[in-house]
Amino acid sequence: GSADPDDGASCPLVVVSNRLPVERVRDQDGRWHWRASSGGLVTALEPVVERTGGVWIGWPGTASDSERGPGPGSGSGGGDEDGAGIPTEPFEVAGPSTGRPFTIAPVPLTAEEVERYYEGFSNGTLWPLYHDVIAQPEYHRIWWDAYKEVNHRFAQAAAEAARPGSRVWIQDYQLQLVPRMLRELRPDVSIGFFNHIPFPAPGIYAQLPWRQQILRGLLGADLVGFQRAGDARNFAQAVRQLLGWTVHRGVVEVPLDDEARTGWAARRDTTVDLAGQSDAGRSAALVAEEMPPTRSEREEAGREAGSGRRPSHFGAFPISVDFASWDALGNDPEVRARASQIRHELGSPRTVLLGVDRLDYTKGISHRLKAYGELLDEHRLDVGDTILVEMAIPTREGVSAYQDLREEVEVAVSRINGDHSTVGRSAVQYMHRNLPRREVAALYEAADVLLVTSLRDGMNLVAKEYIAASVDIDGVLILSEFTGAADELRQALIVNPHDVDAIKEAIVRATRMSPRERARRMRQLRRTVRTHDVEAWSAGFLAELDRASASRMGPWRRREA
Ligand code: GDG
Repeated sequence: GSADPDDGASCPLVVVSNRLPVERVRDQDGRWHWRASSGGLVTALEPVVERTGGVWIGWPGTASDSERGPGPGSGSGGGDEDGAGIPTEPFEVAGPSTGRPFTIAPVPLTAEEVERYYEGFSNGTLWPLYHDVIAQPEYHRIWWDAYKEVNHRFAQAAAEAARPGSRVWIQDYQLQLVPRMLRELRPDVSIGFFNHIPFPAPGIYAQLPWRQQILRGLLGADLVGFQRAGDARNFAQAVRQLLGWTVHRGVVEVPLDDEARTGWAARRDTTVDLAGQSDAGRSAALVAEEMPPTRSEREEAGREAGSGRRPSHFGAFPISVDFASWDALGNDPEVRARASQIRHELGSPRTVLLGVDRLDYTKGISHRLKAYGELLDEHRLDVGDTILVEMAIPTREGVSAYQDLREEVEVAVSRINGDHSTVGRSAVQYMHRNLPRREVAALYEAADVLLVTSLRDGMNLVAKEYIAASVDIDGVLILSEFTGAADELRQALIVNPHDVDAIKEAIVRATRMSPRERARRMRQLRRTVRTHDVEAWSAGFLAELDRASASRMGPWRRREA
């Protein structure tokens, strides 16, 4: 018989992401403990992992050979610790939603791996390449070697954590080889992958010296998800052009003989020993006979199947935010009081413009500053009644392009302030630091206009959070057409951020927009984000993953016959 595709739904969900959903923090007494981190992905997936008693696999964020570690006497974890005092074995934590325990499986990285796999290949090669080469990608073979090595470590951790027939959901560009590596180690599990950043046009993607390996890596998944339909189209074209494989209506036909020939784990010893698992586990592994772990078995299976192909599905699954929690922050009396206090401290201007981004060259911060500076120069805006609050969140400070960008932005801010600030009144209020979530919500509440001017952005959650927190249905969103969010948020003022005049016009229009028009647009935007929140996103992806892996296990063959 074949595996029941519905098994996955009740099975523990395994999430694999570069960073764990918890971070190590030191309390006042100097003791270390784990604290849930607050990112969008964590909010989205933690409840599912918790509900299913699942596993989250990721890097704890500190190099395993670092000396700045917490040392002995740390609060939780138990078991072995590495040089930085971080547990190297999986351990259980009580889930924040229901208290139900789930497992944290830390993947250690050395300082050299952080430099080559994370800062190097992930953030110095893939990030700029996938964002349309806004910055120059660097191609270094030692970075690629580290990327393969680290991806394999994540794949092995996932192979060990997954129960028979589990669903494993791999996140983002740092881990694109994991689906294929895991497929070889555990042909029985269903494998999903979600790409949080854009997928570039084939002409740009083709630069990558390891372009075929990455595509093969992704195509180990039963389902590969992208933010926008355009990203999915780019991916399909890359597969056709660079691998020459058949792509038809959201399905790539992966030839099994290619999988056998180009296997990552040609060595049998890298497969996971299922002997310790239940009978159900062993049979689940044997059921997946289209992809047994050795070459001859694969070829035999391919002949048997007649088709010799395995389906890998792909499509667009635009991510969203936890609408209810941002809406609640927007209604929270403390947050609202803080928002009025912020406006007061800014000198009670008529218009507060706001930018909130990681200090990243993809976010178009300089373009926004240029537009704002020109409007002040031309006296179309006045510091007497307008202020721009620019929150730049520190990020990737070890990467030189980010150090250069910080210089550029800070020079631009001081020029504008030098030219236009008066005693007690700044043109730009600039901050380079991390804020608590509630303070971010208070800023959203305090702002009249949010400026999102990314040159490329997979989705942009800040735009959706601003909408969800705008309970007074009063704010205006200016949104770059090069964000994933622009596909859905049509009632925003959509701009091409390369067109400085267009940003200027949008700012002027926003500051003059009637309360009626503001309300009409915001009401519609809120409806969009409310009905498509992050819960809908993860549920939609996982439902599609179940269908995709069910088609691999059975109907695919029938469809071929
Ligand atoms: C990548 C893709 C895609 C910001 N400042 C603070 C803070 N934040 C939070 C925001 C928001 C998140 O960070 C930023 O998310 P974005 O989506 O805007 O951008 P990326 O970080 O580039 O995310 C992007 C996303 O993945 C998800 O798929 O949308 O396109 O590039 O949640 O609120 N949070 C706190 N303090 C801050 O100072 N606590």
